[in-house]
Amino acid sequence: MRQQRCGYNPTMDMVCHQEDGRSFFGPMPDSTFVDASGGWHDAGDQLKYLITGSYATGHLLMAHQLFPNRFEDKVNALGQPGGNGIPDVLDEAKWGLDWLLKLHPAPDQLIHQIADDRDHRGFKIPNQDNSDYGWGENSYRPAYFATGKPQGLGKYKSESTGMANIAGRSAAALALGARIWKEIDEAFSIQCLRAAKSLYALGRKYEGYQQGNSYGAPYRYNEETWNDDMEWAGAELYKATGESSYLTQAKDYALKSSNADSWTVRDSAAHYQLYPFINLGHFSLHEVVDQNFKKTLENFYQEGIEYTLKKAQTSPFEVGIPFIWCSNNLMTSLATQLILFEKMSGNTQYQPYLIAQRDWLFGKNPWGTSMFTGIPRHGDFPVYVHTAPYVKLGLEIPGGLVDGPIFRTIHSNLIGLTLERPDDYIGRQNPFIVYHDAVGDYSTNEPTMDGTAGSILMMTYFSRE
Ligand SMILES: [Ca+2]
Ligand SMILES: [Ca+2]
Ligand SMILES: [Ca+2]
Repeated sequence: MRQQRCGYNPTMDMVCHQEDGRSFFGPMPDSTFVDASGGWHDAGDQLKYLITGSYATGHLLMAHQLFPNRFEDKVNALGQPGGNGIPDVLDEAKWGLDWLLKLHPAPDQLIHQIADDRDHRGFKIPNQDNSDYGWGENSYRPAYFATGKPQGLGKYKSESTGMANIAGRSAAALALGARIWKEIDEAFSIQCLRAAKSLYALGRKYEGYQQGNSYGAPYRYNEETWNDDMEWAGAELYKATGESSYLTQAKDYALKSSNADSWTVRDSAAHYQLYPFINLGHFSLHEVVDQNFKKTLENFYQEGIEYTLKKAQTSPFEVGIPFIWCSNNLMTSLATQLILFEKMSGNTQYQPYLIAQRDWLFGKNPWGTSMFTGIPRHGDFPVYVHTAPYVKLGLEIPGGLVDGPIFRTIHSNLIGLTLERPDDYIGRQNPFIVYHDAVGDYSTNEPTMDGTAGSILMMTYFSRE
């Protein structure tokens, strides 16, 4: 996560993208400067999305909430070596919270994306970004304001219908942050809570989803779910304020989200259509509802688990996910759902299934490789990863989760995919799903920021105090 930081990057000791950005679709004239610096680069490219940034921030905070004593303090707020008395997971989460606050500069304003696919001009060192959005290379980038309507500055438009997904998820992260920082920095806590409330109101006003924007290609984050995010926001705001209207509304969103928002009960989905890949709202709400409603929420998780388990029973590796793009993100999310179901219900019957999902990620798979860079230290893990810090600077990407194996039916239709090195896994590939440890395979070997963040709760569960 530190390696993906934008603004100041502690891994590269480098300042980048200080001119983020200039407004589009906002209430002010287009091209007005707004301060949207900070946040994280999304993956091998250097775009920044609230879609993934809000989830990453919320997931980090949830991991700390559940396992507060399992995190080290080795870096300061900027991510530089040397402790600062704050667990590093919270330093990283605050990097996210600070950015969320910037993206919501007024009650009716929400910036949801910085830059677009004009970014895709080969690998580049972050402070030498040669993409040009009309102000010259390595200069201003567009900052897109959410409008709840389809957007795009080029040929392609998103299919947005509202903004409750990103507003809700950001509100959830900020409300959770407000509770945690109450003990650390009360002024910051108050700031977070105020923003969470106004974001939640924005979500109520613009129910529906805001998707990612593309410019020159039709590829984007196609999120279509928002009841899950408003449920999470309502639950967290109830915990932060005690106001019962939040609880009532969260329960309403929970029933609408149910498993309608979950990939776990389906055999396929469009790219990020059902995002986040776990509904953390069900878990968050569980803590504050009566026994009957608790059972309902547990049943949602269990129904999804059972659906994947049926598929797993036909797999020699006992894995039950559909191998769409970013299958590893689905896998860590399923592991997280299994962990949270156990915490909610006390039911330990899925322990072996959880272990099988975990082991797939660490090497019990057809290729015999871990999916996390650098882990385990002396094992086979992704080395030739599709990301600039590795390609341009030779840096390791410690702990980065790559996209992972993908259906051959999808892989064989992808454009511009060539392997620059021999396949390590000849003889271990199979007709159904494919994985390559090669920079050229952007579909299986690109570390993603949100996938890495989404692994942290699982990692923490299996760690020791
Ligand atoms: Ca620290
Ligand atoms: Ca959603
Ligand atoms: Ca390898």
